[in-house]
Amino acid sequence: MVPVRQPRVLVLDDDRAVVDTICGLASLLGLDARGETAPDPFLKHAATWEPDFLILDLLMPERDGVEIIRALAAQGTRASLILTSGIGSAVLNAAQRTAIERGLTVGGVISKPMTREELRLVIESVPAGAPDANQVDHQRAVTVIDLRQALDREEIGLVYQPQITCMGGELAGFEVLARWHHPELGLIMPDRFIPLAESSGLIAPLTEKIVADALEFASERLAGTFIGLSINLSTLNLKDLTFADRVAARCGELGVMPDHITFELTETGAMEAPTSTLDLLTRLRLKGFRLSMDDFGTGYSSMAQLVRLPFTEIKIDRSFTASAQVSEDSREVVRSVVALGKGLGLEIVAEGIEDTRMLAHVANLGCDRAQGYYIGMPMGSGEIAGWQASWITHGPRPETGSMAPLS
Ligand code: G
Ligand code: G
Ligand code: MN
Repeated sequence: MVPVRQPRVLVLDDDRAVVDTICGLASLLGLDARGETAPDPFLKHAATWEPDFLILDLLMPERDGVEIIRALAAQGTRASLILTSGIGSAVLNAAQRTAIERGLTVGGVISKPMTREELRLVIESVPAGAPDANQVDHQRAVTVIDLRQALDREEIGLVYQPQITCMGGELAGFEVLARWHHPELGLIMPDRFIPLAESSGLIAPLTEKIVADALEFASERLAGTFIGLSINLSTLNLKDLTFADRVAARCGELGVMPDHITFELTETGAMEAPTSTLDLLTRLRLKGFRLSMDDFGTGYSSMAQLVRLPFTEIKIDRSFTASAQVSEDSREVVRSVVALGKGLGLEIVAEGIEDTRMLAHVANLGCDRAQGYYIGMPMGSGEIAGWQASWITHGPRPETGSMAPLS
């Protein structure tokens, strides 16, 4: 028999007094309670101590709640999250969606200051998430052996997140995102296995599989439409000089038009790229593929670099779209990126759209297309028809001008 362990709760709040109060309440409920006031020690503590519950303040000065939740998912936490509010519902919704999309359990939301009774109700209603000693170790790190096996057993699949035109609100494309369904470890997100693939040399076969599946999807579902498909690449993929030829040949076989396919590279990745990478990007462009600079604004590129590289699109990082509503500086960044992009003949995509106001905002600032949880979550191919029907009925159509032609 495994002895019953006292349930553990770990609290994160930037205010030490709040941490102490919540820990005090939790102790009164018979929980083993600990707390942290900064994200990094909190994440470390969450990874090593195996708490059953995490009580999270989403408004931290150093990192926003969504980032913290992504990090918790990336380290494979099994604890149930309890979010403390006192914050806007947009942040809360986004945090909740991020958590759910990443397979985390959100047990509840408690407004601050909380009472012992409120905490008790939430704790009692939530199944504690930590693995018991008889179960598989869900928190163990995934290894190269797992990843190789995943490729052999075809455990890695794709989800599709829609993009719409800002002007007409119509479906313009999908971004393909990889998901690993491990038979014992459950859903594993790309931030946990892409870096592993990159460091182990498995990024080439992994990308091969992702691109093959994505092109098949394009051929079966998007033929005869103006709907594009965006595929993320790692910089390492660009070391393979035959990549462009092979993808082009496959498109030929499947009848997919290369200009319906966009390859996304992160800004930092593209900028660190040596001259051979520039060659490869240029060759992809010459074959008719489109190229997107992902997470724009987070790297340290100079604008001149953007002119040097053959991109067709800029994806403005979600940190700017998120703060554009509240910060004039961020609005100015978005405006400048739009002006720069337009000047260079590039399309501008705003990512991380989490509510209708954000969508109206980026449309007004001149972005061409938008993507984010508010428009549609990353979904399986079987869910697309249902999403499309509900978007046509309920999706907003910000009146900002005439319909934008999709190129
Ligand atoms: O899918 P998520 O929802 O978790 O994506 C997290 C990060 O992983 C993003 O930065 C995304 O660009 C990256 N990513 C997702 N799918 C792929 C993929 O198929 N290939 C590469 N190289 N990166 C991916
Ligand atoms: O880095 P890249 O842009 O490829 O990453 C896409 C990532 O953004 C995926 O992890 C996806 O799940 C996430 N994502 C998509 N829409 C939203 C959103 O509206 N808000 C937030 N916070 N993340 C989002
Ligand atoms: Mn991307």
